[in-house]
Amino acid sequence: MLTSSSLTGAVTWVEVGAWTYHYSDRGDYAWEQARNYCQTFFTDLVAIQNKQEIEYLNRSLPFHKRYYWIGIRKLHGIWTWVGTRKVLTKEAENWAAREPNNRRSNQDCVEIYIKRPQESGKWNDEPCSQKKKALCYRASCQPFPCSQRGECVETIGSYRCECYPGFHGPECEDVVQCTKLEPKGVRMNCSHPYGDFSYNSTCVFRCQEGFEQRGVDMLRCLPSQQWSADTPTCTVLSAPDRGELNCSHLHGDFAFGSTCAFSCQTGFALTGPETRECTAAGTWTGDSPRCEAAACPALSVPDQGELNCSHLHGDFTFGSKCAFSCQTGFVLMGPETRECTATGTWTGDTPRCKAIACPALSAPDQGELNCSHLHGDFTFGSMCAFSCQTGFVLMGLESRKCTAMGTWTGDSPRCEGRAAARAQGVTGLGVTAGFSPYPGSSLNCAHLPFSHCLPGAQRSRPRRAELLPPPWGLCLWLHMCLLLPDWVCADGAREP
Ligand SMILES: [Ca+2]
Repeated sequence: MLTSSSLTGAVTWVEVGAWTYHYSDRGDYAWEQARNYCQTFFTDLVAIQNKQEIEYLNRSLPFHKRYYWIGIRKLHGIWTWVGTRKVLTKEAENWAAREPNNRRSNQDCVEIYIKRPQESGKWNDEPCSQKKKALCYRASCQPFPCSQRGECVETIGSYRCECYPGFHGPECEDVVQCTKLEPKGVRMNCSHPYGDFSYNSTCVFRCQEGFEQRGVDMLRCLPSQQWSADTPTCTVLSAPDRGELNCSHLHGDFAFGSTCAFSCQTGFALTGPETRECTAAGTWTGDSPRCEAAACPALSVPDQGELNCSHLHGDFTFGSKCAFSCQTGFVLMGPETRECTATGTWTGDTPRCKAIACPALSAPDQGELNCSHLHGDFTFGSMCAFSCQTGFVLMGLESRKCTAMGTWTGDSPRCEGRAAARAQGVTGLGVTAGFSPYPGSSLNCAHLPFSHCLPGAQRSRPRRAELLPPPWGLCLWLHMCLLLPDWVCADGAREP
């Protein structure tokens, strides 16, 4: 359907159902003027929402060589939908190839190519002062749309209501219903903003004097068609959790003069009044008492250990159980578990973690032992270092460590004499010879005087070489002068 508007005589419009597109038929306007025009006679410059609409516009509108302004422009350097002031998202962009190019740096407004040979339906940035046709739309959403119980969303040629929670129907005219409440023995007072027992209806409850309410004071009808809680009930006095009620009645059950005493199970203590009495006014004295689990002192984690508790009625109260364990290298001394009793005390004593012991070590012969102990003498983490007296060499490990298994690393070292120490050098060779020309004479080579070594060198033990066998008595003693370390005594020295 195409007609001329009687309002200006200069408007052509295309109508599809409720949302209509309009464009200025005669005049071409700068962008601001075009917007002004649209806002005066319609709603605004078009805010294109999807490809379907672009196709529709390209199909429906006539070709115009200067094309049409649409409702996007640069605000503070950002492309923005002017109607909603929302930023143009990447997904919604529909630019022609190599656009927006902002030629001459003044292209701040957007045109749509309608029926262009190429890039038809695409957008281009243009200087806002250019004159083009205004492409307007008239919104379908009424001033007070969707019964004011939802968002009105424009669609091509129509609109749709997105109802708020609690409402439904095309115009959100229907309200969610909850079940009708008919509680017994409890007074109810309801308010129904949208209809009887409907969305957001609230009901408050109160018990008669002398009765006690169990449950919440107020219910609300939720969008899920459910009430926010169960209907409360009114009861005569009842025993507290983990407690008992013992009543005596003078004039009738739970009537004037009735007295009720409260007590708690073993391990629980009463907080609140011990007794309540039904007064002449038909109310009970005092508040509801409660039974609370007996509390034990809080336990702490042992040094080098862990504590793992489970609580039945509350942290460190009657029924709480705590298990103890120790880190590697430590052994638990005391009970593995403790339990909070009905009297508010713990079973057993406080356990502790003791470092695992290794056998005591002793110093090697001719040596010394030097130990450091982390957790106690010769226990897990102890470290012992070994050393030898002067003149002795440590054979084996220099140190041993007590492991988490209660054993020492390595074997015991020994200190050995340095007799086998090697000479550092030879400074001379001594030769002593003895000769007896007569067979059978008794030449005692042992009594021969030996030559001496220079200071600083030590003489090796002489060795005899018998050049001629007895009875000839020719003997030769050989010794060396050796440079030995200070700590080697001459007696211990041997030939290298
Ligand atoms: Ca451009």
